[in-house]
Amino acid sequence: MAVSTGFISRGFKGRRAAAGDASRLPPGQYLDRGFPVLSAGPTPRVALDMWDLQVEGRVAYKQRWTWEQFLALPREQPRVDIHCVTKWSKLDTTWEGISLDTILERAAPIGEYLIAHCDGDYTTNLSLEDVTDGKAWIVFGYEGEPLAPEHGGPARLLVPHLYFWKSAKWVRRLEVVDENEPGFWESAGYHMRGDPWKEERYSGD
Ligand SMILES: Nc1nc2c(c(=O)[nH]1)N[C@H]1C(S)=C(S)[C@@H](COP(=O)(O)O)O[C@H]1N2
Ligand SMILES: [Mo]
Repeated sequence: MAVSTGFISRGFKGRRAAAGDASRLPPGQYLDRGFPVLSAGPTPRVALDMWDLQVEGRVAYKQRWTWEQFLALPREQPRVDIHCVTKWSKLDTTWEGISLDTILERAAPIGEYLIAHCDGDYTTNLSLEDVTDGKAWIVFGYEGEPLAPEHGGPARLLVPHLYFWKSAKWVRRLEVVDENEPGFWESAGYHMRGDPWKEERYSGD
């Protein structure tokens, strides 16, 4: 899981980041240098030989990959900023995984939305528009290491242009649907889309 960061001295990188930080923070957010864990329940554990990822529902071709098959898909190494609705943001996080473009093009979706289903029963809804054209991944690596279980390992969604609750941890199944249906947090009053630049925190924002 090589994540190339290039050679930049600490001091230079620090100053450059500081200069650009303000414009990269959506309204109401602050910078967190740690990586908080936010889970609605206990961390589920699944053996890798039992893991699979399925794409189903309103698709032309249902898909199922085992862990080994999934790792054999073409990989990308996105470097992105992430923003949690509880107001922490983290800049320049590096990940490794498979683009949703790669995953969805094999399924040929007919519906316009998807529901991500996870081990532990968490769900979240996304429009296909928000997860295609290089905007979303299913990642299994973080900062050059396998993704830690508390952060969603073995694999989680990464949809960095939306609030981080959309980045479902322990994702196992993508269900394509015709109508946009609220997931776990959306049913509890959070916004159906969750664009941090528009501060779409709660329904009605
Ligand atoms: N399966 C699952 N995914 C989840 C959550 C969860 O409770 N369960 N919490 C969401 C929320 S609210 C946030 S902010 C991020 C937190 O990710 P982290 O724990 O890696 O920081 O995961 C999101 N994905
Ligand atoms: Mo969150």
